[in-house]
Amino acid sequence: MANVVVIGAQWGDEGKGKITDLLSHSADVVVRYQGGVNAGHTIVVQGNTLKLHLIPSGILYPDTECIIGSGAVIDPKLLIQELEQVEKLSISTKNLFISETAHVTMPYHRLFDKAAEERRGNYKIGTTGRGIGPTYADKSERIGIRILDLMDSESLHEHLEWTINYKNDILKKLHNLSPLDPQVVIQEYIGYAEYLKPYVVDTSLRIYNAIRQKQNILFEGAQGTLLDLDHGTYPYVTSSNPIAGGACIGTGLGPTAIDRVIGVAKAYTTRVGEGPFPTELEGYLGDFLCSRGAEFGTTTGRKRRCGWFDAVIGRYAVRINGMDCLAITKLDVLDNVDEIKICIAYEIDGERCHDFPKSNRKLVRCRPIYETIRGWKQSTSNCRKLEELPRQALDYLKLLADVMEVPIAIVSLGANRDQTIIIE
Ligand code: 2SA
Ligand code: MG
Repeated sequence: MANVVVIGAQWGDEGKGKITDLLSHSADVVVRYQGGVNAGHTIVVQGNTLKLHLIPSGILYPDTECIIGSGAVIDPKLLIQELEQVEKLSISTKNLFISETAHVTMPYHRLFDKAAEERRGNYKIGTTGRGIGPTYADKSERIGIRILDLMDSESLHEHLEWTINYKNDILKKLHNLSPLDPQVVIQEYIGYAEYLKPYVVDTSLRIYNAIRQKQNILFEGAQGTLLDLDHGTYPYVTSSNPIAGGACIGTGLGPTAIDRVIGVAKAYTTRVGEGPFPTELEGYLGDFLCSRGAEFGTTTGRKRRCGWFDAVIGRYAVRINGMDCLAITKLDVLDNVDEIKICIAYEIDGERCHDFPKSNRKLVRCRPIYETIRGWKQSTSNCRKLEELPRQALDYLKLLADVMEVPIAIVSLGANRDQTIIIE
């Protein structure tokens, strides 16, 4: 399998959880490299639904190491809750390792996230409210708290007392919110540090040694390409780098460590939160995809906006990630649709546009140019081989691969592990 990065080719929620779970089977180590508890992966295993936010999907395999890398941000309270949820299903967490240099989400980060969203009014981003942006902002401002700071209770007192007083000033002056009590927060976080201590290591070194021993590493992206801080639909993005390149920065490995990049895309498109979405469907079809595809946020329960597959975005994701192949998920959701459309290009101010434009002002003006194919109008969820798919479904996949200019390697037809077609 070698060292593979799995990334979302759209706006997140592409079904990466299921694909990484499948690939974890042949991985020795699974690594999360960015994001925090804003992410949500739903995995169904033997009838049990597990919602993971921070712990890599590989945790379900007893011999697979799971690593939360330095590019991720950690909300210790929620991580502990997740660990307890996993252990309740008799799944061991002894193979989980947390980077000592990952940054920690603090109570003030959540307060700032919500307060900023309120202030933005019509310009709000539609964040998950989990404090992700403010945690990364503090990291850039060089006033963040890292896991290793948390582990050092002596310096933590001093460090946190200063930071909380500083934050209290801003909470009060800018947002008119009541201050946090530094001592209460410090005590709470010292408790979390005790709990998490056994999991904390130098993850960069650990992965490096695993690579030297020829182990297979699976890097698990959270969110998606269009939510990338540098290359997404800024400012309607998350504050980290979900793209494949983020795997190097978020783990402390050089680019030569990566052998292969697999992009995951839904057979249609969804987006949760604000921001432009050229192929968005309003009305009956949008609602149909939402209910048939159970398109509600794993973390916040928010209804996801739905639309047709957008190959302009797809091609952009192929380029930005250096994608080798594609996994198409939720094809079965289109089973009962009469006509299915794929956006192959945009028309902007009367001009045909093949490449993804960066300006949001342009994006909201663009009109998708569609290719339409007849629906297959029969169930595909029990198909296990490409030949078992209806002809129109094969036509749809071929069109997707052609317009994206990348081969399709996996097709997913439902949430269960076996509802999958692997294309050799
Ligand atoms: P944030 O909270 O600062 O990262 O939000 C910024 C934008 O990033 C989007 N975002 C997501 N989009 C899709 N899925 C995500 N994870 C959860 C899920 C989302 C949920 O798996 O369903 O439950 O609502 C995710 N996380 C962040 C977010 O919507 C903003 O547009
Ligand atoms: Mg998700």
